[in-house]
Formats: sequence, structure tokens, C-alpha cells
Amino acid sequence: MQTQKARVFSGIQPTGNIHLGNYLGAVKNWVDRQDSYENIFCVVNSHAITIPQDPKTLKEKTYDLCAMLLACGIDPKKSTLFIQSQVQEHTSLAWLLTCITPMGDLSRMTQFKDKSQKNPKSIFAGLFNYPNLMSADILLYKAKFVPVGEDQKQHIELARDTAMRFNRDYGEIFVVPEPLIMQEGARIMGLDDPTKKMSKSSSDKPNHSIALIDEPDVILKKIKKATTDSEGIIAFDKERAGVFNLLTIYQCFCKQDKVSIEAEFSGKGYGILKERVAEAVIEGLRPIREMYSKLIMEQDYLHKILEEGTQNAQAIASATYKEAKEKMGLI
Ligand code: AQP
Repeated sequence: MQTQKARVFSGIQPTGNIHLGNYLGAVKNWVDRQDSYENIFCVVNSHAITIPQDPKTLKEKTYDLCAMLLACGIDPKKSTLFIQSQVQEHTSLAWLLTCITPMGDLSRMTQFKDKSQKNPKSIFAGLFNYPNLMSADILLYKAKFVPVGEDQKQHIELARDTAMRFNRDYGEIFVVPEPLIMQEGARIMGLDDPTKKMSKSSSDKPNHSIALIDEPDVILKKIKKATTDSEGIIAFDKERAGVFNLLTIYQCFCKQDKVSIEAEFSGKGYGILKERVAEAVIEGLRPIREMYSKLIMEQDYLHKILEEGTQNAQAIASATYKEAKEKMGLI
């Protein structure tokens, strides 16, 4: 008997160049588990405008990111890929959910606090309401699992609360989603400051992040400059964030366990560690960069994939939105 696969949904913002944190914390897991689930992946451009964006750049970055996701290994035969703003039910359902979400819950969100601190001159209501749009993204597809980095755990907990509240007050329609967070790579830190997560919006700092499109010499240079410490011991010690971060990145690519990695580096210096991490990252990203440079030239193919993805997503989203709207008494 064939059992139906559980559905996963996840998204990524086209706010800048996709970096190693996005890849190891989220996208690599989407790719690696495509056979285990029914997959829906989305470039969440409506989330991107919660912080002011240049319209022309946003549009370009949106298509670039779609090409990059395919280059990373998202297979259109196994996964639906689409752009959020092309399925209007995301923003429509977000409104319904906004009307049942307490202000207090939204004000506890750490991402809102962090992002408003980073952009003190542009704290708009959209940024505050961002988690409701994210809940709508997930709940529209009745996804069971949401593969994300650790930073998104709090938003998924909110989506769970919202689903349960709606189901209790208006009738059972939403699946209560669960986060899928990897043991390794769920929180890749900035190379320049390993106490802060690697982030697209800090990419103005030259040695902060590694973009998936970075050339080998750039990757080597950035890793050589990564902040470590003066202890000189290479071990998975969370207290020593710089070395821990480099070892975690290494582990994600070489797929060995922690004990054998520590043995490999026993008695060696940070110079060797950095060289080997750089080599692993360069070789791990090489096929992605090469595939991306081909795909970005094939705009017709890209648009065809996205059109099919939109149609698949739209069919599910409109059915769920209709159910939710009717339950709330909207005509
Ligand atoms: N440093 C990270 N380590 C592991 N996973 C990460 N993710 C983000 N940063 C890291 C995961 O990547 C997915 C897509 O993230 P996003 O595009 O929605 O944006 P974000 O979480 O806000 O990530 P950024 O790159 O830091 O963007 P900005 O600078 O705009 O805030 C998510 O699953 C996320 O968990």
C-alpha cells in the first residue's frame, strides 16, 4: 500500500545574496530530503518589503534566487517552486490571521526586535506583522513540516498557536505545523563576529558572510580572516564560538562525526583548519556556482518552472483560503 508523503513548506527572502547560513541551515535540507516529502518552496518576496527595498533590485534578486534554488538542487519534478506575490492568497490569509493574533504575541518576536534595532528609521507595521504572513504561508498549504534554521523556530511556534486558535474558534481546517531543524548548521554565525548569526542584511561588512556565488579566491580570503581566538586548540567547544563555527561549517560539508574531525585537527594550528574549511566550502559550492551561471542565462526555462509552480501552489492555496474565509463568515 502506498502511503501519502507528508507535506513540507519553506521559504527564503530575496533580500540579498543567499549565503552559507541560508544554504546549510535551510536550503541544503530542502534539497537532501526532497524524496521523503511532498515539497513546496517559495521565494518570499512579500516578506522582503517589510524592510525598504529598491524595486528594480528586488525584482532581479527574486528571479536570481529562484535560479539559485534550482542550482542548489531543487528539482521541479519533485518540488513546487514559486514566487510568493504570484499567489495572492498569502496576503489574503495573513489578514484573517492578523485578526486573531494578539499584539502581545507579536511583540515578543525576537526577529522584530532585532530588525527594528538594525533599521530604526523604518520600523513599519509590516515588519511587526511579518509573522502572520509567515503563518499564512505555512497554513495555506496545510504543511506538516517546516524545514528552517534555528532563528525561525519562534515564528513557527506562533504559526502553531495561530493554527490551534483558528481550529478551536472557527473549526478544524489547519494542520498544526512542526519545525524541522537540523542538528548541524541550524545556526551558522558571522565569520567576522561569531556571536551574531550570518545574515544577508550584514553583507555590507566585507568578511561577514560567504555568498553562494562567491569565487574560490574570495571564499579563501574570507575564511582566512575569520575571527578565532588565542587558545590554539581545535575542538567543538561552543564557548569558543569562532572555532566552533568553522568546525560546524566543515562538518556540514565533509559529513564526518565530531570525534573524527577533532582527531583530524589534533595538534594542528588554525592556519590548517582555515585552509581545510575553505577547501571544503569551495568544493561544496563549486557545482552550485557553475549550475547557477548556466541557469541564469536560461530565463525561458526559469519562467516555465515558476509558472508551473504557481499553478500548483495556487490550486492548494485557493481551496484553503476559501475554507478559512467561509469559516470566519466572510462572503
Ligand atoms: N545564519 C543562519 N544559519 C542557519 N540558517 C539560517 N537561515 C538564515 N540565516 C541562517 C535560514 O535561512 C532560511 C531563509 O532565511 P530568510 O531568507 O527568510 O531570512 P532570514 O532568516 O531573515 O535570514 P537572513 O539571511 O539573516 O536575512 P536578513 O538579513 O534579511 O534577516 C530560513 O530558514 C532561516 O532560518
